[in-house]
Amino acid sequence: MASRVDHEYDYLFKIVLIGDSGVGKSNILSRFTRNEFCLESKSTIGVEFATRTLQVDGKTIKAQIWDTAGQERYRAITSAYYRGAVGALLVYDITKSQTFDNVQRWLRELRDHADSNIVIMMAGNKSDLNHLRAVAEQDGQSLAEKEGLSFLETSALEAYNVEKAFQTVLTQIYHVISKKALAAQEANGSGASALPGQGTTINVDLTQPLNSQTWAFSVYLVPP
Ligand SMILES: Nc1nc2c(ncn2[C@@H]2O[C@H](COP(=O)(O)OP(=O)(O)OP(=O)(O)O)[C@@H](O)[C@H]2O)c(=O)[nH]1
Ligand SMILES: [Mg+2]
Repeated sequence: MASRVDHEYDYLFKIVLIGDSGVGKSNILSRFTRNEFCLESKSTIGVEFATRTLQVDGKTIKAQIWDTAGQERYRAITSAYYRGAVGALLVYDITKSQTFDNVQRWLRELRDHADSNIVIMMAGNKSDLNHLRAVAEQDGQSLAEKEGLSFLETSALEAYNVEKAFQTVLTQIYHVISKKALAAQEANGSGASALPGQGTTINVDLTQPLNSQTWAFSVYLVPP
């Protein structure tokens, strides 16, 4: 359990997509993982996930991104969806103010079900539809500041800021994990010789049971 799962990546991070139905979650996912976009995509039913491996701060990160329906009746069991997630992309549609109003609802759901350390990026999607805009970019920015979230406007259609949104989340997660690893190391009294970036692999534990509050950010240090 504590060893590297394979040699293809240094870290595996689970990220969840949340937000109202129709805001573009599935297209953000397909844009990021397959560089595809579909104008007539259907509502997601149940849970899907896709992965992409990329470099963050010189480390190979495998992002495992989960996607479910915004609509309540199609949603998968909530706790299972959030289990082990270290990042979230909370999406609204800049042309539909209702989807922005519901951001608070999604934040509550995150608070109830996800790890308290989860890194959250709010994305105002469909920025290509500026002529239909119903939510000012400044309103998104202000809410993000108030709630302590990162924020970007994105367009899955134009591939605008999608890459940046995930890169930002993954980098922030990596920094959280590195800090925790450092703290764990100091607590163990093992000194600074095996800090991240110096040959140590830290694995986020995705196998611990549900009932622990801290499990998603547990780290294991594998000496070089
Ligand atoms: N113009 C524009 N349309 C988009 C964009 N992203 C998604 N769409 C469209 O919005 C509609 C809904 O997109 P989805 O990705 O299926 O939305 P979703 O959030 O996954 O919806 P649920 O699965 O029902 O929760 C589709 O018609 C997409 O083509 C975008 O950036 N710009
Ligand atoms: Mg979907």
